[in-house]
Amino acid sequence: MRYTAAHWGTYKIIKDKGKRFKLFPFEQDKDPSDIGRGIETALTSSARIRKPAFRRGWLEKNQHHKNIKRGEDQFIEVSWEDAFELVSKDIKRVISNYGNESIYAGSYGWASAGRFHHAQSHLRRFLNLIGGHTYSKNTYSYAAAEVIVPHVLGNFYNFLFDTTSWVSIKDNTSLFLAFGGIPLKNGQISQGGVGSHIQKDYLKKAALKGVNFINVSPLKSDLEGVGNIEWLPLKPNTDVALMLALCYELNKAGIINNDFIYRYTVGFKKFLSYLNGSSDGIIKSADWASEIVGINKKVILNLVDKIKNSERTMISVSWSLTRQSHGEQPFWAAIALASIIGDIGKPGGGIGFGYSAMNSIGNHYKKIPAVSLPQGKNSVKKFIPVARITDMLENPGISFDYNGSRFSYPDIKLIYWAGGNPFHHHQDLNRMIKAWQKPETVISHEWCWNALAKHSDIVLPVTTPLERNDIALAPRDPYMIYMSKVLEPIGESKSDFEIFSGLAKKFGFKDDYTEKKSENEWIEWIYNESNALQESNHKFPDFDNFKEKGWYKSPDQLSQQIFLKEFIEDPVKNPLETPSGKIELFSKQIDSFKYSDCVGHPKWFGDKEYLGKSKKYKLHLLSNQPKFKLHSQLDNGKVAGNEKIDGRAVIEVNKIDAEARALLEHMVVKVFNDRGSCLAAVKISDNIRQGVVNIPTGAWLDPLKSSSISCVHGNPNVLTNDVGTSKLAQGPTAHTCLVEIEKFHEKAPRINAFDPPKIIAAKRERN
Ligand SMILES: Nc1nc2c(c(=O)[nH]1)N[C@H]1C(S)=C(S)[C@@H](COP(=O)(O)OP(=O)(O)OC[C@H]3O[C@@H](n4cnc5c(=O)[nH]c(N)nc54)[C@H](O)[C@@H]3O)O[C@H]1N2
Ligand SMILES: Nc1nc2c(c(=O)[nH]1)N[C@H]1C(S)=C(S)[C@@H](COP(=O)(O)OP(=O)(O)OC[C@H]3O[C@@H](n4cnc5c(=O)[nH]c(N)nc54)[C@H](O)[C@@H]3O)O[C@H]1N2
Ligand SMILES: [Mo]
Repeated sequence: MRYTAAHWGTYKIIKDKGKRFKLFPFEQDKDPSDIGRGIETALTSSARIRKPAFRRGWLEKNQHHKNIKRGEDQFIEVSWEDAFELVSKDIKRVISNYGNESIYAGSYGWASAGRFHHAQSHLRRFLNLIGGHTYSKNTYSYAAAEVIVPHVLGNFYNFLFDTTSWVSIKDNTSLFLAFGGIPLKNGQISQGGVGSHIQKDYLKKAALKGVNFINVSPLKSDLEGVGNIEWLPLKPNTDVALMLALCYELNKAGIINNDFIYRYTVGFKKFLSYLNGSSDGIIKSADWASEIVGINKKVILNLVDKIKNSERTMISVSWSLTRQSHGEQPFWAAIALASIIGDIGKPGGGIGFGYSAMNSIGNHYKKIPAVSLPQGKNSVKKFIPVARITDMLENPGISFDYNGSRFSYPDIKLIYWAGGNPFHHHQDLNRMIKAWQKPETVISHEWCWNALAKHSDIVLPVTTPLERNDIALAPRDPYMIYMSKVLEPIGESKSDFEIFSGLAKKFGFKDDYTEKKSENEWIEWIYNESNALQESNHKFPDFDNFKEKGWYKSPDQLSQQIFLKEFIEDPVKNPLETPSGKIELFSKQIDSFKYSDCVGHPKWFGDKEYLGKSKKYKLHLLSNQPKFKLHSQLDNGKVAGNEKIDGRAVIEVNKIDAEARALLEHMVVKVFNDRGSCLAAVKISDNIRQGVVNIPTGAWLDPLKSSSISCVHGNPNVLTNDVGTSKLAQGPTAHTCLVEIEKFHEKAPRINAFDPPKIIAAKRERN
């Protein structure tokens, strides 16, 4: 049997003799995702890039028209031979004129599953061999947490996936307080591949066992489908005020675990003096929070009672809470709240990050050690916090703050992207598109004509996993899949590995790049090297057997994982990796940075775009993860359409807000603010807090100049704000965004997002 693996699951592939194929759920998957079937139509659609293509203005040195911008130009197809020659020459030119620092290869993004064909690893391996590149730090997922957590709770990655397991919650938790919910739509995904989806099953089992779930979120759908769930629809971005009020009221009522505070934390006194208002004159009571949060004081006090009466409380925070202005604070405040309750380290209690943000969160499998493609060493030290890309392009040489130090932005002359889509993931796209014009060359590897490809100078077409062999081996998933090639490459596409091999040859070090190994030899190498890391009683089967069967499940299971158990058992022997070795409710280190936007203790800031702050823009726009795709991937396939109306992204609007604006179901509206505008189709609902609207991310950018709409398809990132969370983490803040909406009076324009640009075939043009 032949299988393929994706970030959204494993599928059996049935193929006829031609190019027709179908994907079927993996027989081991308890709750398979439909997302995968999107590729059946996307694979050979007209958006597929079939040949290397160069932007005409770049190739002709802007002779045909001086002012044609990236994103608006035609493309000229070129043979691979010419492409390798032109690309290598240009990279050499940039390095010799400006140095390796002027190449930006942060290249953030998810690319495809598969341990060998990991696009970024290949990009870095190649560039590191020729002197390196400016890189990026942290993620768009939870940058603020990545930076603050090491100061206050210890190594972020060690415990991100060591979250208390569902089995422990099911058997022990009484109250599960979920800030940002437990969005099951997100649990379809796991980076690197999924064998069997477990989130829905565990959530159901926990509910059946009587765990009391409370969904603190503007969206009801963030936690549903398991009986009666209490919904506290707070104003977006105000969780910190609610958490602080809970801390204050719990302490006031004497429901504070002093033993825990004393043994396991530092800085409580200073935090308490902030709660009591000694430092700023504001008592952080339920009364105070009520107006900020938009939840009745009685409901907040009722929640205090629920915590008081709960034998075991889990405070769960969704990753989305980091992607907002001051996104460091919700995680820190949640840690403080969980410390006051004192259930950290106990079965089913304490604090958890991102339940159902990925399938692997809360599973109870031991990490499977695995090797990756070696990337070599980057000799360039310059970096940016990942979401500061536009700032970097706009401000070469200017300094910026990050985590206690000052750095400066490099002067980027060449951008090289492989395996991500900044026109999907970045905020304030209109601003980014302007800055994007500055470098001399933009190169990307893509398989479809999305906005990244259209805004590149050089587009090199890549294969998808169905057109190459690979292995899925995600350390947090017990399944390992042999990913079979079932089709010959579409058009003239090549894998990232083949492309960089071709370029490396032009630089004279192909053998260093490939180590003289073929694709299949590399896959076997990854398998065997990973196998060498397994304990003797858990060795993998022989490679040929594995390949023949197509999958293997590791028997290695833990029955229960309890986050911070060892630390709680013995904080002296097992200190946290914080400066004090304990949980820091006041951080001397952060305090010493003297940042006005991130101080020594968890703090409510609330000085940015949140509801009620603007007379002009009265709605708070959330842009959460889409249910029927991963980010922008397969947006052009048949499954992503499930979430759209007539091909356009949907905006969920509360009934009262819709009535006030005379909006009707499915009506096309213009969503706008000072940064941009997009069209979307209205879905009227009772399941979203009044004043809040939501457009899932992922619609491919589709600007329409003639009506000055930044995106007719509904990409919310033309509206979102591009400022860092704070000087500490400089993370993205997509979920902090005010907008207004109105009926779009013109005829709804056609969506052109999936059309290729104008392409001039190689022969005609070049002879
Ligand atoms: N408004 C708003 N914006 C957000 C978010 C939000 O909540 N709201 N969330 C943010 C988050 S958490 C994230 S992680 C980012 C995600 O942002 P990205 O990870 O950049 O989004 P993807 O669409 O997954 O981009 C992957 C790209 O890789 C390409 N690709 C796939 N396979 C291969 C391959 O083998 N080789 C090459 N070269 N390319 C390949 C795909 O075609 C696709 O264009 O978005 C962020 N942006
Ligand atoms: N189907 C699918 N699953 C995915 C992805 C995908 O693209 N598609 N992307 C994957 C990736 S890369 C990541 S990082 C994870 C992200 O996982 P999350 O960060 O959990 O993803 P979101 O869907 O953005 O956010 C979850 C919910 O948080 C709520 N929310 C937003 N702002 C606030 C707030 O201020 N307060 C409260 N209380 N709630 C708020 C929104 O209603 C939203 O539905 O998802 C992963 N899973
Ligand atoms: Mo993410």
